Amino acid sequence: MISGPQSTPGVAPAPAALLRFPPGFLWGAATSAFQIEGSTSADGRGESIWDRFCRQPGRVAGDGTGEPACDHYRRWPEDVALMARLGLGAYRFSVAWPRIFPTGGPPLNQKGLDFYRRLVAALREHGIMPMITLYHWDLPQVLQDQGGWAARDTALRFAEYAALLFERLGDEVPLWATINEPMLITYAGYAGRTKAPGVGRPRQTLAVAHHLLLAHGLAVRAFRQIIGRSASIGMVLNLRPCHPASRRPRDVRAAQLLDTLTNRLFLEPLFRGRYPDLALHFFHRRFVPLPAAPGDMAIIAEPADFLGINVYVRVLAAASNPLMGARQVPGPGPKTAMGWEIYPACVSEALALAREYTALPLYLTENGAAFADHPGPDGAIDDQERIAYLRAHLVEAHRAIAAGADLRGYFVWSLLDNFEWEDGYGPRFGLIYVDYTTRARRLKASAQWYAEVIARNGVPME
Ligand code: GCO
Repeated sequence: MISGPQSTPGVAPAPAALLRFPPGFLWGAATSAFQIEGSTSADGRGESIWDRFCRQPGRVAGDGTGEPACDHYRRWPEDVALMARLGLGAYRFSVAWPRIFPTGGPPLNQKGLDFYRRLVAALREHGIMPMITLYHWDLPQVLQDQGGWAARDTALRFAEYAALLFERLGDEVPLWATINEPMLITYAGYAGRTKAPGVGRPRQTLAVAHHLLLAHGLAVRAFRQIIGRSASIGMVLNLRPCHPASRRPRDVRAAQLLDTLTNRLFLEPLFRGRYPDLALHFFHRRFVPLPAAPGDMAIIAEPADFLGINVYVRVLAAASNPLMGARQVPGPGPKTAMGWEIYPACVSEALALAREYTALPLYLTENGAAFADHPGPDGAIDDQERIAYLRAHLVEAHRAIAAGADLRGYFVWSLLDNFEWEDGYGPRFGLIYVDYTTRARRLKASAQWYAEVIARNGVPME
């Protein structure tokens, strides 16, 4: 519903038309532990696969590491105060598994848990709903040394870690996300080498995907035993609508294949308890094993409470060599500082894709963009490109709600400029600028804009 400006002669024009969101819509921002915390060896934290990966020459742009990142582990009170200043309804952050279980399993590192207890308490004191992501890529290195996500036991260790957090924080945290983006973990971290642990073994693809899904299902079952339904839990998938690069049948088939391998390979097990036939056929022909045990698919499909969707882009697919079957080609639209095509309809298309599989409540758990933000002569950071990006993607979110999507909330990626994985500290996604020499924080224009969106529960459409 849009409430328009009522202009009266001689009176200052009313504020721009407002695209209102449903009452109670949750406005948030997101981060992850390794990308913002720093203090990677403080208070008993164990080594993660990203600590090891960053130390390998050439893996990360500018030889960036997780130290000190945004120094959030020490500056968290200031960051919570900034969240309150923006009026955030929720804050999505991840718990670093290596802070809780430095070697992957018990004994508990109490100092690590205490950090998150203090953070959760402060968020609640400020009326900010905590949303915890249990796993945002920082696997304890000890578990990777034992096979990582290619090993079934890691799924069992994850359930043990999740259960500990449910027992210790369950009463304070209403929203729990299990695994952040199993697709990227699988293809970039194990089949490929661009993200930690950088294995580069395509034959591990299905085992990794399966064990991540199994870990999710085991955590949901533990959640039901420990917390029941007094809080909510769900998976977080990065969905990318796949379009054919041309009308040629082989490009249409390539788009269908890419959609199956990156979107439906995860949606189908979660919500239908099976893998897509096209995916099983693709991997079987390439001798990629699927180590599923009896009962696994029922565990994976254990009913959750919501689906989190990270969405940034659509992808254009073209036919490729027989081994890969599909390749991505650049889209024609304007680009972000990372060369990602700006295609706002990816939001409504990703939500429609999710709705093919589930009627569960949906959260946009990440959406945002990197731009070449820098302070102007007056020190202000006037990131109008980010405001335009957020507005356009929120219009699509609103369109999806109007079409029937049970969309409950939206989290900007990211609260802070932070460590962008293999791209290091170059790309800036934050609503808040971080000076990487002093770690000083500075609100960008988009932060002020987003604060107005939150205050009015709607998007100004000027
Ligand atoms: C992801 C991760 C985030 C990224 C963000 C920008 O989606 O890759 O969840 O950690 O930093 O998406 O790439």
